[in-house]
Amino acid sequence: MSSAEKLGAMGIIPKRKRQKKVAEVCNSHSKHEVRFQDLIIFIVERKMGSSRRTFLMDLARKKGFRVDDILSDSVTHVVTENNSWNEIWDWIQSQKLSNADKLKVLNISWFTDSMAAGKPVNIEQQHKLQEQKVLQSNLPLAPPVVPVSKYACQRRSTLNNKNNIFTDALDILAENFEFNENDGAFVAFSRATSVLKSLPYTISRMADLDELPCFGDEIRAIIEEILEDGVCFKVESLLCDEKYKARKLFTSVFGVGLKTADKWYRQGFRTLEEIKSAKDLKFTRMQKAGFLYYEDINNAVRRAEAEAVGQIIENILHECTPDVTLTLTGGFRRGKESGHDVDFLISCLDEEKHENLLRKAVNKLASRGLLLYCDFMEATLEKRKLPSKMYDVMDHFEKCFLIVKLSKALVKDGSLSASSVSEVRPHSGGTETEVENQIKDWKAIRVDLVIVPPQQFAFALLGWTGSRQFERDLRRYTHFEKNMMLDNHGLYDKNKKAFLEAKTEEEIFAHLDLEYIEPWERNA
Ligand code: DCT
Ligand code: MG
Repeated sequence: MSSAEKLGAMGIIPKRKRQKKVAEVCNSHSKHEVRFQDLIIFIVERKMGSSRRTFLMDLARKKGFRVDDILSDSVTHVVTENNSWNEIWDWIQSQKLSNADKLKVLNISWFTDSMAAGKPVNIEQQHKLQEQKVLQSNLPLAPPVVPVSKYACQRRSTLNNKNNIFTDALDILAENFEFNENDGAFVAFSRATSVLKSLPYTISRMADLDELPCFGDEIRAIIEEILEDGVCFKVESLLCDEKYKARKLFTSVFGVGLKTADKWYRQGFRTLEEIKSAKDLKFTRMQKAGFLYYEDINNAVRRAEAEAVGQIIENILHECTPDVTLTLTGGFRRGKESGHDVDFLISCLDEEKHENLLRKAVNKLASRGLLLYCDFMEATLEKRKLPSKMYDVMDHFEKCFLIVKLSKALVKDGSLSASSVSEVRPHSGGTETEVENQIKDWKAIRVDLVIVPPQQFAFALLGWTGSRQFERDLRRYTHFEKNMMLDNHGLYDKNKKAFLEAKTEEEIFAHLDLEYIEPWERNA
């Protein structure tokens, strides 16, 4: 970060200059491959402002769109924000274009929908500026005023996040608050991000925040800055901050928590290479595995890989006992195409079959040479206890955290087929590790296995499906709105002084008087 940017971050550089700075930064990144040859976009600066325009132009270019700086005959799509049809049309006429009649004049929603889709979306009625004018005369101004709940469990949040520009920034700031153990700010920022993820529209002006819960002054100021400048300077400076970078890097190693990361930072370490080669550092067994398989584990698990791992584990479990079920949970159950690990619940109708099942399955994985690491945790709850009051606390099920060796040949999406791997021949002169990596035909995958008694299955499924924010708000709602307690084992009604049973997630939502939220709508 330059000193000018640092001063900007502190608000010392006047806004105009800051905007110029942002524009320079954005322009410098504008050489990107054009993926969509058939259209050329022009974004109207009027009422949008030059920095936001520059930011949007750069965003589109990064995504493979061609965006021209000047309105010429080659432009096919004109995108505007907050302008009326008459204003824009008069202006286009004044430009004396030969193809003005063929131009597609669109409002910003077509642009944001296309950015979210990563390709030009079909032009629908609502994208056309002309139509919007007609609509505006009959209907209230967009976005619609629909009350948004302060609890994520009363909102539907799909993976189609229309507010990435804001949530990416707020997520980074929230993560840093978590690093600093500033719980209040972490929760406040996570809640605001979560609200934005549930909105069916993109925030385009400050007034859009007026009806929304969870937006305090500090967060509003950040949104305003992004609306005006396209970026948030606190985020930009954080991304260049030594301590933040080190914490992020060190905690990316499996088995390294914040305490260890901070210790290494204080000792002067800045890279993983330095840590690995340090003579006097001692590592836990988990951290050793974390360093050994670092590349693979930090390369997101894809759905096809998760399914292949599921198939292996399911086969092994069926060898142990036929009536067992394996259920994929976590991010993959919420519809994500990739994740940092694969989370599975294991359950038998007859709970007695659970005895030693997990150990047997893990031993079978090991005897087939498929187990790279295993951390086993015994069940820690004998008798039924009241649900925990802590939102983020670990449950009491018997479980194990594994690193599994997945043969690339077993992954069915083509990109990692065995043939493509066998074509790689080690070239002469490489070191032993280089050669090993080139012919490595497997990937290390992080897997969590949890054994769940059948009568607690619905609660465990609900808890392990996430997202983290969805779970936190579900428990908060249960506590504050229903005077009940919920965790991965059960639901307790404090008024009735009784546990409420449930066989399905739907029944749990019904006990809580909540509309059912599908797993893919829990990406809060
Ligand atoms: N979980 C929770 N509280 C935590 C950690 C996890 O409620 N502190 C729940 C929510 C998700 C589930 O457990 C699985 O956790 P992760 O694998 O960490 O999350 P994920 O959503 O599956 O994310 P990823 O796709 O990156 O694995
Ligand atoms: Mg997961």
